[in-house]
Amino acid sequence: MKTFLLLLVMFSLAGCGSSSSDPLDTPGGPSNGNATNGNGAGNGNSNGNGEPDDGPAEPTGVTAELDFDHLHALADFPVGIAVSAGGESRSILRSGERGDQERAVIEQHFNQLTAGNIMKMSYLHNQWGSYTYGEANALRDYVEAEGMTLHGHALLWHSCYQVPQWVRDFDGDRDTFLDQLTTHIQTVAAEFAGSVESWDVVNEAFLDSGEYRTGIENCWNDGDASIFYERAEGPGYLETAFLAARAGDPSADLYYNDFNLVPNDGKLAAVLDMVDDFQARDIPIDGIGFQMHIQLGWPSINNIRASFEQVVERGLKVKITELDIPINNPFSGQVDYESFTQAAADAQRRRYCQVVEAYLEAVPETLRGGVTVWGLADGDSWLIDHFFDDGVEARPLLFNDDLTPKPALMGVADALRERDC
Ligand code: 9MR
Repeated sequence: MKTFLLLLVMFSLAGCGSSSSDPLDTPGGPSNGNATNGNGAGNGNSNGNGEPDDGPAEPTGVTAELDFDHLHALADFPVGIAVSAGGESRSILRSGERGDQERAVIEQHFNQLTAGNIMKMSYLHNQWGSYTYGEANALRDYVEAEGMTLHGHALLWHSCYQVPQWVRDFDGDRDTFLDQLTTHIQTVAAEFAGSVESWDVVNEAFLDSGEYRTGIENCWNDGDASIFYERAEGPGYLETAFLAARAGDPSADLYYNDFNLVPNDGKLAAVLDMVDDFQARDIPIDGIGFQMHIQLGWPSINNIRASFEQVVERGLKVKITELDIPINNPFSGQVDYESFTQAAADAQRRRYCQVVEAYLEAVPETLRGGVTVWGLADGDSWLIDHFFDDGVEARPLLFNDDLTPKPALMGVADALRERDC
């Protein structure tokens, strides 16, 4: 009953659904609730107090025999992974056997990291004037030591429990708020200039309908609310954010990032209208981040390719920023795969392959911002916290909980090597 109610709330909040006429599109798409912390995981087991059991994991799934050494070496663009860090219980920088194992896999296959949480607003600048960079600097140091790059996520996002206290407490006028927002973003961007290759400057400012997120009665029970729209008395905070990011960092690629941009015509159309307006007024923006929290059967590859192409037509980069593909659709309420069988693994492999293949087909080399998967091992996924319980299998990522590679990893590699999916 809990799962159904949660899905009902998420579904209604997110307005999930497809507006496409493409027969392959069935309603789907995520909504972002205020989940628990941490999008990393240990071996999927817990030591009884909710902390990951960092001991050796039992074999947990269908594995793939890799015929390559390094996934990132197969691509001409960043191949990334979202990670926990800082004080998160599953920080990839934690000591112990599991932390060592996770870093080994990350260093072998990926050349860009995104912090799932610790570079969001409240982690870097929660109380006005007090910037806390320690956790992010530790991740930056690791990235640089390993010769990787860092994608910053995110300079501005409405998700309630990660909105900083100074924004909640603000009670001044519009212009003062925009000045403070400029200071926040410019200061943070300048702090990481030279270390961060690209930023999600604004994350999720539009509803699936294409309207702006507005309303702040109480964001805790309204996942669609945006305190920024209210404090700025309109969408002007978006251009303020991009101008401030560029002022802070003259060279990082600046992205607008969102989910359900495929095939949701309303949302993508609104984002592209914003792009056209920014480009007409020389507001800096370099690319669009497609989060791609998708399903095995939604959205269609045709719509994925077409959506990428609309961004490419504007000369902007396309970056897949948060890719995950569960074997069961959390929004359909039906269970396609009772367990992680070879058939489920093969379907997931094919889907990962087709998505990357569409990316390569639609986006020219010069506009490829990269592909990032939202978590390392299946048990790390945010989806587990949000949408899957009662034993329904999600298995959305490239590695089993024991860090063995899944066929999905081979799917990405096959697409990168232009092999048939
Ligand atoms: O994976 C993140 C999870 O650990 C956080 O609790 C959650 C809420 O802030 O955010 C998750 O990541 C989100 C990302 O920041 C933006 N796109 C949607 C992702 C899933 O909610």
